[in-house]
Amino acid sequence: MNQLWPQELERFHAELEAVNLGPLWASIAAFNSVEPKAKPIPYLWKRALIEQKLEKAKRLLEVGIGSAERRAVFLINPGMKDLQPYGWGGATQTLYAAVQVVNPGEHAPPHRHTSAALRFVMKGQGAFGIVDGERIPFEPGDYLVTPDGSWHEHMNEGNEPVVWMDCLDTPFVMAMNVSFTEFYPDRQQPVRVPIDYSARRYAGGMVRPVSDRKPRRIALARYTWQRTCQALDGLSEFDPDPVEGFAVEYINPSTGRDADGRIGAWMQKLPPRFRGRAHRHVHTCVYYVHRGRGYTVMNGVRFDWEEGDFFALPAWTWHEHVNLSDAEDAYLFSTNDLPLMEAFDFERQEDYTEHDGHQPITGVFTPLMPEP
Ligand code: GTQ
Repeated sequence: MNQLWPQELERFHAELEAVNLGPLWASIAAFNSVEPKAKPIPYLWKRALIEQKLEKAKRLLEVGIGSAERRAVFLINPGMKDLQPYGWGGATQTLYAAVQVVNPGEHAPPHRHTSAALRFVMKGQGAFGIVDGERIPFEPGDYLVTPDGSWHEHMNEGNEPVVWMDCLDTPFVMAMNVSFTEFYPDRQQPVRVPIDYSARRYAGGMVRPVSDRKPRRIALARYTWQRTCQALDGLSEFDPDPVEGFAVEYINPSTGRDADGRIGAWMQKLPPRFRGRAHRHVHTCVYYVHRGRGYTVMNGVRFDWEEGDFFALPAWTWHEHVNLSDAEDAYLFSTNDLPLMEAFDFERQEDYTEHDGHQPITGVFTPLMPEP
């Protein structure tokens, strides 16, 4: 049998590449990886850094004027920089996350797109959204959904800036080449139902209006902080989950499925001194520290966090959460691509069993801080 010499083989690879063909024998190990090799890396963004850049954006741009349809600064995972200078965003390969600020009097005009979007209100009073004709108050701690194809716009009628986290599945939508956007023909959508209509329809929380037996895409547009806390307080009467602490996921009460369709969202409470056991899974997450102070160990590296920080958890990454406070609960809001993983039967998870469920710490992450 004829075997090519290594130099000949390399020349052959170059020859194939020059005509847009590839050698499977040299690529098969990369294609059929024994386990996932995520491009995104575990990473953390400090609140002070994001706030400094948003302050600058506030000075430079006015929303609703010129090209500033929205004013948000988004997270770029350094592991994916070569995939996109900043075109697609991407805290992970599927999830875009950003911090958006709307100044008093500003109005981000209505549009809709293939990307699913959700918001978690970080601070400020007086903002509203209109989602498919429903006017919705935005209060700190609220979780708000705008699934794919829903018309949405935001306005600040108060007298302080309002800041929230946006999360969209744009990197996934872009990878699938299915991104469509439409701009509403008028400056504002007509309001079709009473204010906060959907949350008021579900005031009971445990029962469903009979008409919603037929699933609604947005049964509930606003999940108030107060109701989320009640749910966590109820869970807290019992033992915490050894990995997650006390955690709830936001669901569409007419279907029991994820509130936002393709993007999952959780609120997680870690009681004082909680030290979670480690595990890993293929779905990816973006965390926002709503309250508290602690750290998360990702693949052996300790990422310290405090209120207002964000961090990204790539696929198949060992992780465990710790609340450092003796007295205060820590609250982590997070978004995930579990609905996508489940839709394709990709989801897998594994518990970390060595060292009593805790990873040895091999390094401490140094975050970028704002320039003075
Ligand atoms: O507020 O509609 O961060 O369309 C990115 C895309 C926010 C929004 C983002 C969007 C929006």
